[in-house]
Amino acid sequence: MVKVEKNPNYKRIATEEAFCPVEMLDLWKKVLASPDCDPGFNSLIGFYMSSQAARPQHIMKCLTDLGEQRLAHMDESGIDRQVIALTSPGVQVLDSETAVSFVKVANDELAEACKHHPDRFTGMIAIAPQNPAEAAKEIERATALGLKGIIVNSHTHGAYLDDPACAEIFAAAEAAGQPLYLHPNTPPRDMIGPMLEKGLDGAIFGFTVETGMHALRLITAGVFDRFPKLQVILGHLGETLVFQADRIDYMHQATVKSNRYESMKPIGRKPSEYLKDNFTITTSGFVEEKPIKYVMDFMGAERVMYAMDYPYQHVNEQVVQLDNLNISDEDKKRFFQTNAERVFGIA
Ligand code: 1DF
Ligand code: MN
Repeated sequence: MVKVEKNPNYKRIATEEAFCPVEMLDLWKKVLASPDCDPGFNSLIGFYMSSQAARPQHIMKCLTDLGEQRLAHMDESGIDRQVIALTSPGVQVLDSETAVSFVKVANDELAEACKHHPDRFTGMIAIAPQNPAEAAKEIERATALGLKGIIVNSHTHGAYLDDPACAEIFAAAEAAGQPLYLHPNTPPRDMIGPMLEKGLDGAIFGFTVETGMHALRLITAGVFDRFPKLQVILGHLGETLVFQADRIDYMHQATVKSNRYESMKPIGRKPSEYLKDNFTITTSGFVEEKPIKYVMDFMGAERVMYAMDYPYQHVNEQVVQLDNLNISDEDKKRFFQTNAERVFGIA
């Protein structure tokens, strides 16, 4: 891979970067061994934890490192700072009690690494959505440790954050001024069948369908009417929603007007308006100019940020490709640096 030099005009902050404590792997092993193991988890993590192929081996080696190897990779890729989160699905496949206790371990470990490398690492807060009251407490505790942003790896045992019980999580995020990064997970058991059948359940497609739907559930359930200050970050150029927005707006008003679903009540604004005001989008692996410029135009240049998705898309050439995007110098600095500094509150 090419070595990417620092850019004199902006810092490069990568905003959807993953880590995994070794203790997490032990907990995952037990889940994989259980007879009713979630098929998506088995497909994804079962693969990464057993494959001898080069890519998964590289990924596993990178995930557990929060020190010299990660810093060396960042130097080679020209990345000034990583915003790091517990990799998917984190604690969300565990039982509630184990999940609640393990997020503290993961958050302490990440906060410690960030203290050692304050100018290179920013860490996000992992929570256990299984227990919203404890998740709210952890948001408060980990905010005090200096962590920035809250990572939720989409569904938790097939449950979604629009569940009224999760209001406590949104209230805590708003109170702490923390954005919530809604990151992909494999589709739950009820959704994954035809995707798994053809190998489409993971990052190739299943991730974005499931996560885009999760974000749309939050919008249509009225979460942003109840929590207007809540800010959500979506990766992968908006997990399809930006490209679907026009159609979603039309069909949403049509569906509400005809009283089709008890579960789809009127909301304050058009779905696309929440997308523009309550969301920030990251690229996480997208490098083609046309879709990126379309998303910048739709969201505004203040609401699109760079992400590499290390170590899953660890490709230095793509950093150069994004450096060469045909956008103004001001927008490029927003994209690589200042939007992330503002959204995550990086000093
Ligand atoms: C993959 C991609 C895996 C992403 C991830 O977590 C992940 C992958 C386990 O390529 O299998 O977060 N991703 O965000 O695109
Ligand atoms: Mn990712």
